[in-house]
Parts: sequence; C-alpha cells; structure tokens
Amino acid sequence: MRSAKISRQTAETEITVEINLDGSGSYDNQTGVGFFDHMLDQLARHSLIDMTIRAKGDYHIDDHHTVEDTGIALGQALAQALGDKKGIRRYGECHLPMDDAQVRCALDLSARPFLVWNVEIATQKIGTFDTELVREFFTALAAHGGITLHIDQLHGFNSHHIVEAAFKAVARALRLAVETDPRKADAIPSTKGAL
Ligand SMILES: [Mn+2]
Repeated sequence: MRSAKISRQTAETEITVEINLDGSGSYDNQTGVGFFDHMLDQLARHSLIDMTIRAKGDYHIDDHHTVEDTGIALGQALAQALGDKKGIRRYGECHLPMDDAQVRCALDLSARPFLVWNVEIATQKIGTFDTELVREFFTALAAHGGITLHIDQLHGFNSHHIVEAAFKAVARALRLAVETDPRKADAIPSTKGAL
C-alpha cells in the first residue's frame, strides 16, 4: 500500500494528514473550517485516496493559515506516498460539471510545481469561508506535492458549485494520475528515468 502520515506543527497551525493512495475514498477530515472539510471530503471520495486530516489553527485571525498549511501537509503526504512514482500513469485530467459550473483540471505529477488558476469565484464568501483561500490551498498542494496543476473554469455562476467542481475535478484527475498503468507497471514514467 502506498501510504503516508505527515505531522506538521508551527506557531500558527498543528496538522496531521494520513493518506492511502490505494484506498477506497474513505475520509474523516476535521480542520475546524466547515466548508473546507466538505471540500476535502470531496477530494478523498472522488480520488479514491483514503484521507484522515486533523487541523487546529489560529482561527481568531482567520482561516488562512489553516487552509494553506493543510495544503502543504497534504502535498507532502502525496509526494511521500508516491515515492519514486514507479508504474504510475503520472498524468490526469477531468472536465467536471456541477449544475451551472464546469471546471477542467489537467495535472502532471512532474515534481515541477506550477499552478495555473483560471477561476473566478463570484462571491468573497461561501458561508463564513473566504473563497480566496481556495487558490491558496491549491498553490500549497502543487508546491509541496510536486504537481503541475492546471485548473480552468469553463463556466459557472454559483460560488459553491464552482469551488466544489474544482475540488472534484482535481480529485478525478488525481485518481487517474496516481493509478498504476498496467502496461508499464515496472517503470518510472519519464524518458529521464526519474521524476
Ligand atoms: Mn456542496
């Protein structure tokens, strides 16, 4: 089983992330930020990566550090669980519709972190959640997971739908990318021989 556990503590947050890439999409995510938990649950469910996350942060300031640092820890866990990346498909993509919203994700588990973010979220808040934190999360995930991550919104007007479609699109793309390619299960998917 390709799994990892990361514990990360700073003056701002205390986070534990446990994942299993070869799971069934079970999840138990408690970050103290309700809408964010809902999104992390989507990420697990639709990637089929088992995910248990516990986070405590400096909520008296705002949710920024908690969301960003969870992205860092989850990225580190992904990189660790992937190891040398032998046998994986490496690339994944998905066009994901959710009612009015459609979001496309294309990603490469390249070890070359890069986020392309063409998403305009209609409102500043979803409930009490600051929508600008979605980009912060994916920036941290790409940087620490070593992911070339492209997220493009094709359309949509409802903020909840747009953000949820983004998380689900990334989840489905991630599922493809981390899965084993049965035609080449014994090799690292790069002409360089390393990723
Ligand atoms: Mn929802």
